[in-house]
Amino acid sequence: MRISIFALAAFALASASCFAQRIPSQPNRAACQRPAPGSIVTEPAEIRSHNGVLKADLTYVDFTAPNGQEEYCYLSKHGNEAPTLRVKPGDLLILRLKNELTPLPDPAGNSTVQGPAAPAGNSRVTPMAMRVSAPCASATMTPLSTNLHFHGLTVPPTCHEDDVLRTMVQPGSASFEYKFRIPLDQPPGLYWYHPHVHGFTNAQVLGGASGALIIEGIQRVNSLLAGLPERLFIVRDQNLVHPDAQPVQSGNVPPPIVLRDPEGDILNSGTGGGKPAKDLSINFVPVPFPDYQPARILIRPAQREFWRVLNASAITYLDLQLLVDNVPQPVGVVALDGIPIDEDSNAPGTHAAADKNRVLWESHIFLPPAGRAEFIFNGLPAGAHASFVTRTVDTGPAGENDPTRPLATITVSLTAPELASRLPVARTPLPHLAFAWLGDVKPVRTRRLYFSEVPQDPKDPNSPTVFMLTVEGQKPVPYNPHSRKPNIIVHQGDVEDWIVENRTRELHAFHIHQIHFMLLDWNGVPVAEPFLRDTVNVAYWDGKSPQYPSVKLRMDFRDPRIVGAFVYHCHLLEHEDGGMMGTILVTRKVSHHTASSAPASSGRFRGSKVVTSAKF
Ligand SMILES: [Cu+2]
Repeated sequence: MRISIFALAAFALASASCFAQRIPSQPNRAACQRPAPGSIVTEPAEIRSHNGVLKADLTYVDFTAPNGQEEYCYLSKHGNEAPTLRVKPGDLLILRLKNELTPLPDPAGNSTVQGPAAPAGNSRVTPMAMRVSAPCASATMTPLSTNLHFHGLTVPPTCHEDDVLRTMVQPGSASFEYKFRIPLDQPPGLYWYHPHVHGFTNAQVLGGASGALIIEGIQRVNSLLAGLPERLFIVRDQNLVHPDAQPVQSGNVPPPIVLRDPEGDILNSGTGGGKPAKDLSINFVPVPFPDYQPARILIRPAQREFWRVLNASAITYLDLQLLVDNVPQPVGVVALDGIPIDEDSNAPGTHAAADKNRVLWESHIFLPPAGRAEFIFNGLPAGAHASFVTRTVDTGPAGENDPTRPLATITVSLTAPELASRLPVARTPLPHLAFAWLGDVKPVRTRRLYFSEVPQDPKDPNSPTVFMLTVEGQKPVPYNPHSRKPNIIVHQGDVEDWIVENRTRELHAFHIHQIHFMLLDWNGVPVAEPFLRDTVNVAYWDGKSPQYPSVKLRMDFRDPRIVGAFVYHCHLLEHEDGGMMGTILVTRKVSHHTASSAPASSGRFRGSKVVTSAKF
């Protein structure tokens, strides 16, 4: 069966809500200075586990770049930005996060102190003191609040692990400790970390707040990978460095007219060119509009390599391509979203030896925001003229403009530096998965969810957009962080099918925390992928078809580690911040259960019989 994973680009705008602005920060943030356009792409610094433990400190700072960009930066204790965390299955990860974001101005224009408030002289605790002393139970989300989400990991949604609903780390508070064990059966591959504060995630991620987390052992998936040197690329987006520049005319074709959506984002021109909504960078080397001066990748002649690519963009879709003399080259995909593409063969009782070493040779790779791909790069002969580009993605008439543009030129050189990491040659097989292959499990129920958008003022189509992700049957409302009631309740052990529809004129990318899912149908076409994803693109509606574009997903709630409350949302972060998110509660398995679709009378996060450590 032809697996249609790279055909998922397709159709479908974007918009966003504006939130409080930060003042330009003045402190010395020299350690965070980022490379200039045209720089050589270097590997992020790495922090590796030793004797089963990875212990690291991250300081979270912001700075204002000379070009006026407000940037956010994770610094290791050695001053390296956004280090890659490299762990093995079963390792203990201990990460201490110190929030050193700079204060906001008060209405009079003075900086406010964000540290603990002075005692009030009686037993009352001031709200500020509460925020600082209770990072596990904070309801306060400000542009200065932060936390971490470990995207793709099947770890508990609890404080100090992977909770984003209540965990808020405020400036001035002590280092906050994340401490959890990487599951023994977490598939080896590329995962990542980023902040997840509702309403403020977009600004922080656009500012560069993201880093990779690699689970070692991918050579255990496929013997073709043994011994290959590895390279990691993190593509991020950011606000335009030259927002007033105009697209250049090409030949006799006039540049497309720049139109904006109600949130001020540049609309999809539908031409493949024009002004992008956001600039891109590759490992922090910017490739800014309008010149798109490419970054530089140096490689050794005829060296086969293993490439891992993360789309850490807040809103930009990528459709990556490797060109030699402008001819697309195949790359051999072995994993998506951290999961091997032959994941089905790791299920218990599967005898798929013949199917081992599966590689999908593809000439382009479609990656929605948050998506990852890991692939074999075949190498290039000396003298080759090659480039790494992203092709235009049609995000829909209401989507942002993602034109075709280069990311980097690839120079083949005998003096290219040796890569720091090389996959081991030794290859012990991966353990079987704990559960039967998801594709072989009968779902206990089917739910329908849908993305929708309405103008805030129904009489004014240019008013800000309200973004929603609604369970069919419930009232469509944007996500409310103060609500105590989950949108969906499932019992641990259940497997469900979810049909996620897009009723809007722009692309959305569905993501759920804690679990991966199997893509069964894409737009009504059965695909039954033999692997799992944690983020999937949903095509946009053409405005007239009687059926909305959709994906059908098999959702896996069997793992007992995921008991608790967590979120699902659109991973275009402007949309998520704007309300395109919902909450799910996974309750501990009981012997005789009935499922609930979370009607108004169903259990609440707190006070129900539900056994959960998530204090929502
Ligand atoms: Cu969206």
